[in-house]
Amino acid sequence: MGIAIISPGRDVSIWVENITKIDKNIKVQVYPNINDLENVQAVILWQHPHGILETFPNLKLICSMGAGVDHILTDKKIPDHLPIVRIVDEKLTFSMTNYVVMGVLNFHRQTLRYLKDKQRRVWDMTNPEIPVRVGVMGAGELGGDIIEKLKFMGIDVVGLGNSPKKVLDYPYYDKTQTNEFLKAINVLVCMLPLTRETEGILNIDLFRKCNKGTYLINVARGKHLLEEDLLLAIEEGFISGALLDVFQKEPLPESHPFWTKEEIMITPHIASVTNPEAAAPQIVENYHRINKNLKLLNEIDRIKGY
Ligand code: OXD
Repeated sequence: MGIAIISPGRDVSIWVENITKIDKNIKVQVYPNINDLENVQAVILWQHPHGILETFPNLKLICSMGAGVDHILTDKKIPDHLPIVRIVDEKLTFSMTNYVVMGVLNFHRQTLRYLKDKQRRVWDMTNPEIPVRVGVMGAGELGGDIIEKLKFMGIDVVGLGNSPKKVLDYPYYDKTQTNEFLKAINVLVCMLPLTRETEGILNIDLFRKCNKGTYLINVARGKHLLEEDLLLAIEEGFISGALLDVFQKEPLPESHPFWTKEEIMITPHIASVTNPEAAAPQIVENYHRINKNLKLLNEIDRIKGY
């Protein structure tokens, strides 16, 4: 029995190598060369062709290749009984936190301003720091780490989420208090899972509730943000700039206005990239657990969508 990796257009040889290094008895097949359909008990997915899972008669487990599972849940043909697991890994968390800290500090210490000053040979010592109060929407595994690290650095930070899982040592707002949350901050970090409820949440109505000059960091999913609305919010002054790692359409089309918008810094969905070496052990562990009917690691709630 074995695993199939379905991630069209990606070289996944390093995944195969790492899985078979841990357990050489697992046969790993890679899409589109999956010939032995009966032999597939688990699949590892990233942007798979929808409907394909119906072709595996013995499938028991679905693994996301990353932290997010929205790319799986949009496939309406996934049988209800199949559990879905995601990757939770220290290195993913480390990279995500560092990326957001970079964004917060770029705003706080005005990196763009000094880059421009250098180009124009300007020596301007006025107001070198913008005081920041960061708000993290989505205070789960990754968001929680960002909050802890920012707090450790002495940066004011608050969280917004559905349900605090532990006793928190930072101000926490639940989603019914979104307006108060937005009024309390001037850096907005989106770490939400993408669900029906959160799609398009970063829109002009929300931006108009922000303090003027708020800085936006989106490292969650492109579909959280209505991109035209961000441009409008910048024009209206509610948002002063943004650091974006994810977009409605990826790669970002060459004609997209974000490429030339000075206030928007973009990166190509690299904030936190899954490391196959770190991810393979939890996938193999889950593969064995499902065959022994044991509780899975990092299983998501199909109803909640994360
Ligand atoms: C992920 C991602 O979900 O890379 O891991 O976006």
